[in-house]
Amino acid sequence: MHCESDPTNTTEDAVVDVPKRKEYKIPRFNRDSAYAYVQKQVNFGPRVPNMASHTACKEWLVGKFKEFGASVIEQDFQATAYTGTVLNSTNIIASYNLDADERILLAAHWDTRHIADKDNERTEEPIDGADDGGSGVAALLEIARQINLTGIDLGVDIVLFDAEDHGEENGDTPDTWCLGSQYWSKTPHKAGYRAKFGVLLDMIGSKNARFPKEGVSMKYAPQLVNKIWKLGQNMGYGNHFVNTPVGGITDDHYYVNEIARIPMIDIINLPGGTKTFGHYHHTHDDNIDVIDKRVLGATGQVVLAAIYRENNGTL
Ligand code: AHN
Ligand code: ZN
Repeated sequence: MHCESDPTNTTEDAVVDVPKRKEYKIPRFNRDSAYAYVQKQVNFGPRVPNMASHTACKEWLVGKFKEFGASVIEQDFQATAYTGTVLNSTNIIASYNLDADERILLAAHWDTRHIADKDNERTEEPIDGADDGGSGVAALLEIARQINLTGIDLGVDIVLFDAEDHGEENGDTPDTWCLGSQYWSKTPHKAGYRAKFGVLLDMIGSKNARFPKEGVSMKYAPQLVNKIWKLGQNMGYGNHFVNTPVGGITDDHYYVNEIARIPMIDIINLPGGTKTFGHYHHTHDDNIDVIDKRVLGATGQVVLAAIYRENNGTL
């Protein structure tokens, strides 16, 4: 009998050929570039759905991701706000390596709050949202720019959710927030979409930002939280990536976990613990002056390192 042709001799076939990803050097996150992306967003004016400034910013964001070599999908949807207003909204999805089976998800919300309900004046006017909206988007734009310059083998999907910040502050109505992530989680941009994990960036660039270990993140992806926080601490940013556990926040990651069933963590500035946002939160103080480009740079560098470590098999 010829062993080579014996179909029962599967010794060689049994050695599963795991496709090994190429290793990449971790790129340098450029904080000046990211800071300029915050400023640019603020300069458009309010990114509040139904406003011309919202549409103009959307077109700029889509153009930047295309410039950075991503495949971009604009997922349009309409959502009814707690006020009854129909919000013409768009989730923006920018993808690298569409064919890769192993994928990670990165997200932020690109809309800004329509009112300054925590301010003492001009409470009916929309805020700049430099940190609340602007900083997370800016970091993801810089990450996209670096991915395009360096290359990566892992599949990466950057989702900018719309209509996150049009919720009702008082009353027990958490589902009035995060309308874009609720829509996407029920109707992903691709049927059957899966990712190994997700990371949400929400208010990551202000002076003295503190990112405690947030409850929803710890419920669904505690090991990922612990790895990324340890990485941040090892990189010298233990002042931001603190080990304090705090209660859960209804943020975009909540719906991605609960509905899409993709484990997603939230890097969010909660300096005073659960639901204790920064002093500038939902006020006119959330303008470019609250951004500290060293903090924006630190957070962006930690996330970029986590992405490339995941690619290299070292996260
Ligand atoms: C709640 O206040 C329930 N969720 C809002 C989370 C948020 C608002 N992140 C930024 N702005
Ligand atoms: Zn907000």
